[in-house]
Amino acid sequence: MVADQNSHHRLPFIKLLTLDNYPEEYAMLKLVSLLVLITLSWATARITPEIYRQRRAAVRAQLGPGERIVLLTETVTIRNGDVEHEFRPNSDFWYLTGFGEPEAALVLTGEDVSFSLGDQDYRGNEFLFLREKNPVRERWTGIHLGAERAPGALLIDHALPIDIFTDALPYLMQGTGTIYVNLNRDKLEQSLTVLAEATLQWVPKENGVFIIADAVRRFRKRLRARTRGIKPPNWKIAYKSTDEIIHPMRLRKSASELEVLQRAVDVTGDGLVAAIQRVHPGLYEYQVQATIEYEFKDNGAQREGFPSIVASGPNALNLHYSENSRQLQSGELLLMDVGAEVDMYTADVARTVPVSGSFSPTQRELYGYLLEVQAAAAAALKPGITINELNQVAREVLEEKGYDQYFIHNLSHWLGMDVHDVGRKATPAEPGMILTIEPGIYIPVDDQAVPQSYRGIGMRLEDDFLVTEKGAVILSGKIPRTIEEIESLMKQ
Ligand SMILES: [Mn+2]
Repeated sequence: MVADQNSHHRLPFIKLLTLDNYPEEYAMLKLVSLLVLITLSWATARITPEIYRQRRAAVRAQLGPGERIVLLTETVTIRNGDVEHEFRPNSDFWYLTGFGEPEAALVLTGEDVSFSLGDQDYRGNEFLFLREKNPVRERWTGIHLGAERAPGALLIDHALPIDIFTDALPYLMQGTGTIYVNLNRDKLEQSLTVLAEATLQWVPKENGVFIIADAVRRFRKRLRARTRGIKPPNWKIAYKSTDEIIHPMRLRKSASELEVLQRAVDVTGDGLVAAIQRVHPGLYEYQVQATIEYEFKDNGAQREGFPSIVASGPNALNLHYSENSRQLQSGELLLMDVGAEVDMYTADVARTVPVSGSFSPTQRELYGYLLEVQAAAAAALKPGITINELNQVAREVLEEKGYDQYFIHNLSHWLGMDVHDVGRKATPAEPGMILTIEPGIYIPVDDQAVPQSYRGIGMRLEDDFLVTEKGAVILSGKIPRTIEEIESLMKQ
C-alpha cells in the first residue's frame, strides 16, 4: 500500500465474555476465567501487560517535572443510522496500554501528582481513564473492564472513570509547562478541545504551540471557581506532539513485536497464495478479495490492516483502488496489495499476477524491472540509509530502463501497528526497524510514448524487510514472487 489511509475496526474480545450461566459453586472459577480472558483479550498473546508497563516507564523517564502526556484513543464512528464502524484503538494509546476499549484516555506525569477527587485520594504518575461498568450497556456492546479491575489487568497505577476525566484534568495539569498530546490528524481539534475545555480554555495558535488566549481571561474567574482553588497552569503552555517521545520507540521493534509482525506477514502470504491459485479470467475482483480475507480470518488475523486493493487491468493505475468490482479479463494483470492485521500489527505485501496464468512478453519485461529494482534497493538497505536514499537507488535503476517517469510513488515506508507506520523518510535505518520496498510501474492507457502493448499496464511488487546489522532480511520471502514461482503456482 502506497500512502496513508485510515480504517475503523472492532476488537474481537467482546464475543468472548459471556460467562453468565455458571452455577453458583463455580463462582470462583468464573472470576478467574473472566480475568484470564480479559488479560488475554486486551493484551496480545506475546506482548504482555508487563511489557506495556515497561513502555510507560520508559516514556515517563523522558518527561521532566511539569511535563505531561495526554493520550486519547480513537472514538466510535457512526456508519449509518445507529450502526457503528468497527472500532480500532489508537496505535500510540495501545502501544502504552494494551487496552482496546473506546472512550479512554491515558495521562502520564513527569513527577508524582497527588489529589483528592470524590472520596478517593490519588498519588502517582500514570492515570488511565476508562468507561465504568454498566451492566445494561454491557449487555448490548460487551464487557467493560472498568476502573476497579483495570489496575490489576493492565498493571497501571490508577484507573478512573472517564466520566470524571474533565474534573481530574485540572489537578493533573497543576504546574504544567509542557503537554504532549496525540495530534492525530483527524482528531487534532477534538483532542485539543477536550483539553482546552477541561483545563483552562487554551486556544490553538500556529505552529503546534498553543497559549492561553484572551478568552481565558474572561473565563478565569469562573474557571477558578470550577477548579476549586487549584492554581491554574502557567500562562504559557507548550503543546507538543506525543510523536516526539513515543514514535522513536515504536519505530524500533522488539523481538516480540517482530514475532507478531512476522505472523501477520505469514497470514498475508496464506491469503495471497490462495488468491493466486484461484485467479482466472471471468472471476470478479471482489471474489479474489473474499478469498484473501477469508484466509486472513481463518488463520487468526483480526482484520485487514487497510482496505484490500484488488485491481485488474487499468484499475491498477489507481493506486488505492478498493472498489474491487471489475471482472478479470484474460491477458490482463491483477494487482493485489493487501495486509493482514494480527494483534495490532499489519503486514503490507503486493503481488501482480497474469490473469491467464502466464505473463506476456511485455508484462514479463516490466515485471523483471520491478524485481531488479527491489533487489537493488534490498541490497542497499543497511543501517544508516534513509528511505529517501533507497528511493533514489530505485529511481536510478528504473531510469536506466527508461521507466522512471512511470514510478509515481515513493519506494518505501516504515511498517508496524500502522501500515504507514511512524518514522520519516529521512530517518536513518537502524537494526530492528521494518519497512516495505515497493517499486511500481504505471503506464497511462493513452500514453503515446510507448507501444500499444505497454499502455494501461499497472504493476507493483511489495515486500516487507527487517533491517539488521548485516543488512536487509526479507520477511515475506516465502510468498511466491518471481515470474517462475507465480506461473508455477497458477498451474497448480
Ligand atoms: Mn506499502
